[in-house]
Amino acid sequence: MGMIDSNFIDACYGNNRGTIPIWIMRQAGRYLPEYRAIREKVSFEDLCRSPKLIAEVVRQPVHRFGLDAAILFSDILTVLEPMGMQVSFPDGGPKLANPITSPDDVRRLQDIDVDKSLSFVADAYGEIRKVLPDTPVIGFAGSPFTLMCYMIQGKGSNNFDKPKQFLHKFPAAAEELVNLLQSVVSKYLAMQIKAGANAVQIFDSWGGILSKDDYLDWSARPVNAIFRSLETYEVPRILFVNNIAPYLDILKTVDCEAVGVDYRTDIADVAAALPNKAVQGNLDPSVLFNTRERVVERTLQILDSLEDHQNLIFNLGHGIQPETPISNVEAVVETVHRYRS
Ligand code: 1CP
Repeated sequence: MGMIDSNFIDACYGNNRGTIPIWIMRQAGRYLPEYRAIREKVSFEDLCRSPKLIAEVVRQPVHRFGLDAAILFSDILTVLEPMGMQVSFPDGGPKLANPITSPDDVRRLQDIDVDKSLSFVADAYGEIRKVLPDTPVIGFAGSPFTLMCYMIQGKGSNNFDKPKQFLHKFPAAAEELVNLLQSVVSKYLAMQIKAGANAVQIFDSWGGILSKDDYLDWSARPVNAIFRSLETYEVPRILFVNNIAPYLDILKTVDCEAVGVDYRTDIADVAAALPNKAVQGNLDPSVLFNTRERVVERTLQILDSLEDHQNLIFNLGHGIQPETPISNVEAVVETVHRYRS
């Protein structure tokens, strides 16, 4: 379980002496023509439930670019459907038909048997291993707070005002909800590890909108409980926080091997503040729309800013965008892989 020789795994533990590893947030997706070709025939919802097709879209970017890690193809919201949320992706983005607006809505949610209701995810790991026998595969889930954001807001948002208000209007119901999500996400990530995930990442995409006190209570605390429940599996645990800078002192107390750094934050500051953790990031995905020369320059700027490269996993500072020129992705991968050789 979780045993695979790789620079990516070594870097998570801070002892990679080989080539610097790179993977790309949202690496399977619409910027790839081979992904679009599959999506012409199958909806995103159906794709997420088809283990063989999942394996194919997971494989595509790894083989095209020579990436050092694969990531499960799914969505952070997939886990919410069996809990009783109606989730769809009408124009690419998520839409929840029955958002949570009251404490009563929290009470009607189901705790779930992940083996039963998400068996297609476990099956996907079997199919991924067949097409990528030697590549580490990252399992993932959303943080409880980030999941709450979509459950309460009902869709994407810039400020998620409704979930932030819910925490303060209905603190008891919010606590009930966060505890339920903590339990479900723990079980879900354990299932992914048992099915073949070699590392796990929690996406805290929206924790970064919270005040520090609320971040500690509503995001760091449940995330830490989830990570601690996974300790015995001995796979690296990665926490991505979109807007990590305000919370560095809190993150010292979170049990994980690596932190994902957003593009706004100086990655060298994070490495200095968290000397016992690996860092993952953090090229601004928008830079990939610039010239090749500028892309290489900005990639080198990140690499040169760090003293220690044994604990670096190169990545973007958030998800790659649909119209991204593929040649610039190649330029980043080439620059990272050549840096130490
Ligand atoms: O290779 C991969 O990384 C693809 C697997 C993957 C992952 C890791 C998908 C497929 N989604 C995610 C995580 C995810 N989903 C996050 C965390 C990362 C982040 O911060 O971007 C979040 C917030 C979501 C929710 C979601 N689902 C969004 C963002 C909405 C918003 O608020 O801005 C979107 C656009 C989706 C749909 C989705 N998920 C994945 C894909 C490829 C798509 C687009 C569907 C399509 O048209 O094919």
